[in-house]
Amino acid sequence: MITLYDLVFADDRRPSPFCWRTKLALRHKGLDWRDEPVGFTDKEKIAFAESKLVPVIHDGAKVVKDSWAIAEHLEKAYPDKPLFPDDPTRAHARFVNAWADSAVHMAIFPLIVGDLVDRVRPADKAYMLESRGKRLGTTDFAAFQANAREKGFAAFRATLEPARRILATQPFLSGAAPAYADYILFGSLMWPRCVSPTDLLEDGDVVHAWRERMLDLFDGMARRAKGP
Ligand SMILES: N[C@@H](CCC(=O)N[C@@H](CS)C(=O)NCC(=O)O)C(=O)O
Repeated sequence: MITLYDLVFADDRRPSPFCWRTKLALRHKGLDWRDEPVGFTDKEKIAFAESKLVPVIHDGAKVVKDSWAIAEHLEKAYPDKPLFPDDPTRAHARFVNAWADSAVHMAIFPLIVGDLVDRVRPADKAYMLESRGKRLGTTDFAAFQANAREKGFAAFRATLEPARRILATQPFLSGAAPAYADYILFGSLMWPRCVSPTDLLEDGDVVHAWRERMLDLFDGMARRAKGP
């Protein structure tokens, strides 16, 4: 029988998002477990797992900490009813697509809108002023951009944290080799690269190193793209 160490609050409340992931995964697999509530000051209960965080599970002789590691363990040990079904690569790429289109683009746009407008074809300027002006509520794009940049790039860089965590452990978002998920985020980063003299990424960032690898792909196709 699996034992699950789950964070407990007052009156047996169980708010931990990570423990909930594990509970749903266990149910998904049709597995039963013994519940072991752990309060913030009961950490000795999970010392055997060398963890200060929950969830932790004890599954026979196996001890697993971290909700993601637990999901992977359950998938391997109990392959019926997969937690990662049907074309997982496409599902992953769809998620990256939605994330890039919303969070990443929303963070980039204010930082480059002035540069974009400055570099649009003269014939397209009026269209850009009208459409982007409506979106932003102003046509003083230079001031809008300067104001956004005054606040710094921290918010934009924070949106890249999911990619940063993945790229700290593998060379590409898609694994050992680049694929569509990489092309999605890379495309987002080519947007500022082609119009803005300032690089939005810092040198030491793993996302920066990944972008360098992406720029080398296909005989440096993107590296040769016209810059600002
Ligand atoms: N990466 C871990 C995060 C686990 C985590 O942060 N758990 C919180 C509960 S939501 C915890 O154990 N906090 C204990 C503490 O802050 O002392 C996972 O996915 O399992």
